[in-house]
Amino acid sequence: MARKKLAFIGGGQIGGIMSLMAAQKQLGDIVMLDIPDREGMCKGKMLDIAESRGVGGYDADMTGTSDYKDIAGADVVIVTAGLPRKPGMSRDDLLDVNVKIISEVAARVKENCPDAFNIIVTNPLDSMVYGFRKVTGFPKNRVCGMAGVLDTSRFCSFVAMEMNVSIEDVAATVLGGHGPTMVPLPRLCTVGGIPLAELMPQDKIDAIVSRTRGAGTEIVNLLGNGSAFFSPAASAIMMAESYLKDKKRVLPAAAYLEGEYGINGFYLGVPVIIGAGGVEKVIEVKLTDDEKAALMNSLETVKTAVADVDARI
Ligand code: TXD
Repeated sequence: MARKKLAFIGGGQIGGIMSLMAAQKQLGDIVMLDIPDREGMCKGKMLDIAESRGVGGYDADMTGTSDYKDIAGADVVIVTAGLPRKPGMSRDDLLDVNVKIISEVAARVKENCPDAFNIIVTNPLDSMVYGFRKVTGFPKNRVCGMAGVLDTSRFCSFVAMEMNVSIEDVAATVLGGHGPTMVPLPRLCTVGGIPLAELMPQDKIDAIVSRTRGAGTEIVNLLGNGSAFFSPAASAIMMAESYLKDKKRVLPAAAYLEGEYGINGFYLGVPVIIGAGGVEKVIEVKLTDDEKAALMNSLETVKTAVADVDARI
């Protein structure tokens, strides 16, 4: 059986790490695309990964390009094209520039990979994934956004660090928009199956919720030039792997809602099942009144950004 094909639109920090991770997992052949000025960078990064195969022993054709013809027929498209934040910037500050990029990329993906499963990473995430789907007109099950997997991974990592336990035994989920209004759900977090509230005092839980909301900014400030890329790359590849291997993982992702959670016509982070059918199902978890209010509050911030996108594309 021919290998699958993954197209990464954007060959920067996240695109590069995703390419190595996808190759090491032997998810398929990989095409990294960027603007013409950075085609050499793509070719160099992909050749470098190809040359690491002698050590890693993974079979994958690695292509760097700026020609959209090279992504033709891709099974999975992951879009990181766009500017990242600098210290002092909010994710929404990126909207003006990145909506133009997403709009252009969406049109080219529609031309060349009409049947792909699309994972959007570019910020501001919830409105960029909305814009991508608006331009492509792809069905909602084939367009989702990567944010909840990252935010949940951050939450779980902070719990594991605080308790000095294996990350393997921490499970949680984070809903809502990818920003300060995101909705971690400590009530649903377990450590070895034990509810977090039985293991950690509320003030420490609150501190972890707050750190999770600010985790992206914390890294932007530490790096000084750009944003997180290892954890976002790993998160997007987890979603792609669930699709390519029909794993039917239950993951938080920005999914298009049509009535679920009482929300209609917007992308927002919710638990979904990702398998060969793409976003196969949105799972409606029962929320407390406070959690519901927090989700609606998060939706309001997303609505503002989406209105901006609708005014432009
Ligand atoms: O959880 C999440 N969704 C976020 C997403 C987590 C972290 C980073 N988040 C966002 O991903 C970040 O705010 C950016 O909007 C994207 C990509 O972040 P990255 O760190 O990879 O940015 P880079 O290193 O600047 O890479 C972006 C690449 C760069 O090489 C540009 O030349 C390219 O995008 N680019 C384009 N490629 C193709 N086509 C067009 N038009 C284009 N414009 C820029």
